[in-house]
Amino acid sequence: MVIKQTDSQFKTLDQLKRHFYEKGWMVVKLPDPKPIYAARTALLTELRGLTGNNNITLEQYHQFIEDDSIHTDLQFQLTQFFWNNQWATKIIGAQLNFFKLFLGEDINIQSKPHLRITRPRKLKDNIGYHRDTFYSCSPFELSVLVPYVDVPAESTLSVLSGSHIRPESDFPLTQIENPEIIKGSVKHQLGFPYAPKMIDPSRTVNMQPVPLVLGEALIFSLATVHGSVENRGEVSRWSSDIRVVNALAPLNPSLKPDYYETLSRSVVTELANIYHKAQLTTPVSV
Ligand SMILES: O=C(O)CCC(=O)C(=O)O
Ligand SMILES: [Fe+2]
Repeated sequence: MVIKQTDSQFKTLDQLKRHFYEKGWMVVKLPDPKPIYAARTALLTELRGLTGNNNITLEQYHQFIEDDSIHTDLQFQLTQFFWNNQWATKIIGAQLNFFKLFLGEDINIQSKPHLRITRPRKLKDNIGYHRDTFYSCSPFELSVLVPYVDVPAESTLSVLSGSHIRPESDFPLTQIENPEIIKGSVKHQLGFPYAPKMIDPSRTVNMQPVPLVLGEALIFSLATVHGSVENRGEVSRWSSDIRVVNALAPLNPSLKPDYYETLSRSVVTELANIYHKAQLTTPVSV
């Protein structure tokens, strides 16, 4: 398995685990990038079909789609295309042995991961710096950010190394009013929080951009501070952030039951599930 860090040094699995342990994030050259290339091609074909424009590219999307409401509409249609074709399961499923090394054999995957399209100089395409534990997510959950274009430092997501183990009290928050994002709305379904919280800017001065190329993923704990404020580069950032978690990990009890779906089960868990099902169907003996 080939594993890469942003400093271009190839690392062993132990070094990669240590990097993740210490910083709360890692960049991995995924063992099987084929489904990522296939998803990129499918997204481009779908985009061209939806716009009726054969010259549009993912990278230069912003030069064709400037209008914000047309953009939101397209992003929603492409997101549904991404969900309906199970691209997340195809991408993560192809690297299952790698993810088992971090999460164990029992893995759940987010049913409807977000497909982000962040255009240069469109501040509203970004959700800002945050840690998903602000929104009741669990530090057992990982986000796997898979780009569909090469993303240089000016256009990428940033992370705050070491933030993943710090107490919530280290990140004072302000609740922001954002009347544009209503719970359940299209923008909310696209991954824009309806009740955003802003971290005190003095705590995010050391945010570090993580450039990525096609075939890599940025993987981080949901307790790691991350996000983007502005794409200052020349390419639109296309990426999906796919959550994965150990199926037996404690999660927010109010999480919708279909938020996650099964990706893999150990033989023991599989048998335990069969045993539990049998209790429901067997007549009670007296
Ligand atoms: O890609 C982005 O802009 C945000 C990703 C994110 O917040 C996450 O993966 O939790
Ligand atoms: Fe996030």
